[in-house]
Amino acid sequence: MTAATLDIHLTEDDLNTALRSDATQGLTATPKWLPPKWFYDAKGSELFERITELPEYYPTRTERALLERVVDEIADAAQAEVLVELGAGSAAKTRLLLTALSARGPLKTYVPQDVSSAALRAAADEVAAEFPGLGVHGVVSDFTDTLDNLPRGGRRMIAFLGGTIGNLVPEERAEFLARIHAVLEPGEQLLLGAGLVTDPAVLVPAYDDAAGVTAEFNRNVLHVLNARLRADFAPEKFRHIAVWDAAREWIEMRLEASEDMTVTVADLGLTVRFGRGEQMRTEISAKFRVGGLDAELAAAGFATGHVWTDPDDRFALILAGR
Ligand code: AVJ
Repeated sequence: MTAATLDIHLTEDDLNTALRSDATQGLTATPKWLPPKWFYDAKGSELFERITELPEYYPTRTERALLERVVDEIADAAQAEVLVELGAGSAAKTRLLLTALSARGPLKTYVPQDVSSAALRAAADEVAAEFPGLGVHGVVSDFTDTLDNLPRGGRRMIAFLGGTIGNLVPEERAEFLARIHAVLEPGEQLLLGAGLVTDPAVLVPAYDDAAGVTAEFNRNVLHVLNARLRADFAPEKFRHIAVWDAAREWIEMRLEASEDMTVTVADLGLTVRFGRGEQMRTEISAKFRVGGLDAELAAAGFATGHVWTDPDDRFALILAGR
């Protein structure tokens, strides 16, 4: 058996530098905020996997069912030799794509990228064992700044699934899509999975489940700061909040201080005060309209490709060509 190889473009040092910079900026801002990528240490990745199995969290199973339905069409259209998957995580949906691409085309290599080396190593090894003959080449990086490190040679399809594009604000999305467009060669494709605007009565519980798993996931970012930056957050004193921002069409997750607190972040030499009721933003998860996504892709230079949606119009897969 050929083992998967793993390229580390993001070392523990790089991660710490980025975390220090993000935490300094976010914790000294008004209002305070933290970027969602810091949810995903080993524990956070595991909590996210649990979220995907919750009855309220429809995106993963909706996208999966949609992908099952249309994966052969995607494979026929893409004819990819290399599948690059941004934010691969546990690579749960990847098997569908890999099976279809290798049955209906010239697939040679799978390149999963993720910020979490723990999740990625396990996923890459499993895929390598399941698909003998497929080259598996993992890349540990931040999806927003490592497009330049992607392998060349062989027609590529870049898959960015799960709706993670929604973690970016519109300006960040424009930049990110333009950069993907810039690294693609003519004939190569982007496969984008995006959550669609739907009923807030469906959306909000997906981010505020009855079992409290999302709350634990949200508070995990505080455990990450405690462990990595020697902070002394008391995570249980922060309440999980999920709100639908109807104007900007995104879910916003926040942590609300349940009392006045002073938090020390030893590694940053920083003291941070929280007032009772103060809210800190930890994630946005934007939802889209198909027309809006098309426009954003066109603005980044992509040719309009195929769009597939589930029967309830809650999720879209879009294949856009260079
Ligand atoms: C992994 C970014 C797609 O926004 O739905 C799940 C993360 N946050 N529950 C999402 C998440 C709260 C998820 N993404």
